[in-house]
Amino acid sequence: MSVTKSPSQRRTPVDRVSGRSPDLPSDAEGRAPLEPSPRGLWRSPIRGPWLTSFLGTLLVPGITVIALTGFIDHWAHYPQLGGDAPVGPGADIPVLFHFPASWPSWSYAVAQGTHVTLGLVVFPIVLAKLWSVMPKLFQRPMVRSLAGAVERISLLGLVASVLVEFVTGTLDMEQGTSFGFNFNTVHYYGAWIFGVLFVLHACIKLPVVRRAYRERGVLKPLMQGLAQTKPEPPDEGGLVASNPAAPTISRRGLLAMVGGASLSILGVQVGESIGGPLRSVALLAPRGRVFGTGPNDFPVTHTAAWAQISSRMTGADWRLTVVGARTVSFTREQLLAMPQSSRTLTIACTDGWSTTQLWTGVSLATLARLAGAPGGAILRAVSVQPGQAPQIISPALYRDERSLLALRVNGVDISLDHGYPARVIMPNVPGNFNTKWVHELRFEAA
Ligand SMILES: Nc1nc2c(c(=O)[nH]1)N[C@H]1C(S)=C(S)[C@@H](COP(=O)(O)O)O[C@H]1N2
Ligand SMILES: [Mo]
Repeated sequence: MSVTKSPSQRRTPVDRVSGRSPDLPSDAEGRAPLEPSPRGLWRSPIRGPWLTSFLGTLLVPGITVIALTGFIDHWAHYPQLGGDAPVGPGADIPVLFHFPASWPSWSYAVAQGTHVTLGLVVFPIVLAKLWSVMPKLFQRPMVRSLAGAVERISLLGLVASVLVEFVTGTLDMEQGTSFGFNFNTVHYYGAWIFGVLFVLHACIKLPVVRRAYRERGVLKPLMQGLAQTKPEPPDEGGLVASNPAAPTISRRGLLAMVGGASLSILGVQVGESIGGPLRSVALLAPRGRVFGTGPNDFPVTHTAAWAQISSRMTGADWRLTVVGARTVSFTREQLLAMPQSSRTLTIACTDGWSTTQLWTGVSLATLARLAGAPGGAILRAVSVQPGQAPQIISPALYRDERSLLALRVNGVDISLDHGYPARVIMPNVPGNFNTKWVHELRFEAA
């Protein structure tokens, strides 16, 4: 007696005419899944809901941390949007966001370094994720329903915004804010657009992810070497190739490749943020390449020559003027004769590098008291640098005991490139707030 197998019991039945498996899942309205056109364009046997889900799952924690540290970094710069302090339209906005005074002075540097480093490190995963859904770009017809059209547009936005964030972020590390547009505006709004679309996308795809993990196991496909690498069963989303080629790499091979790329980026990037010997392999750090000598041997963003600082501005005639309820003026010797405090503080430049040194000078709080700073006054730190707008510093920040007008670093006078005769240095602020070549501190009612 012969038993006829029903189509669903056979392994891969193929309809002779359409070349399509008759038991392919169909959508809610009973239509066949979308397929890339021309058929057979995308034939990798490892594409499918599991691979895409797994890559997406890896991205969720990474992107969450990048977003949180990015927003912290942004708020540390200025709470409103509108330009990079100290120059530009944001120049008259004081820092309103503070890390709590109880937090170590390198907290901002950690947030910023994490943002920049992780932002680069996840990129290979982003690319692999895009590769895994590539056939979708070629599906014809492009849309079949209004909901489909909305989904497509949101996916386009998702991909476009992640690329914008990556490209602007990387360029900013390389060349500061010298774009034809305002980096902060684009990167910040790009982040919101990407963030919202990312959360939406994750929610919409959650059922697909859960199903893929339920059917395939979360980690089980990683146990399979090349020989056991088989295509996933046909899926509604059309990720699985309808005529898969023989595998040339296993799924875990692909993930190892992506992980290797991420680790390589980590290796050549992390030195920029944490400094030390690793900085010499920080290939992505063209800035912060100018160093001093001896105890002043740490990165300089803008040299004295670049800022057009002449010896006349910083020579024997230099005085520090402090303006509050009264105006007081000091020579450098007088400042050195005042009680000095020494603090280990980190400069974390927006370009992505940071450096921690031992700074010595007069605390800003002491200078505020000496000049009789009115309660709640904001501080404007004025540099001798031509054309440099004063840096605005909020009361909470200049009253922090750790905030200094530094005269010395690591036991010697600060070098001209690091801000001689005196510079501001504060805990947990973006590097550009630490005004160099200061000659005036004005405590003014806000
Ligand atoms: N007057 C003045 N101060 C300045 C700058 C500047 O261009 N002019 N650059 C700022 C930036 S962007 C950073 S990151 C720090 C770097 O300090 P460093 O050069 O001593 O490392 O100084 C800040 N202070
Ligand atoms: Mo900077």
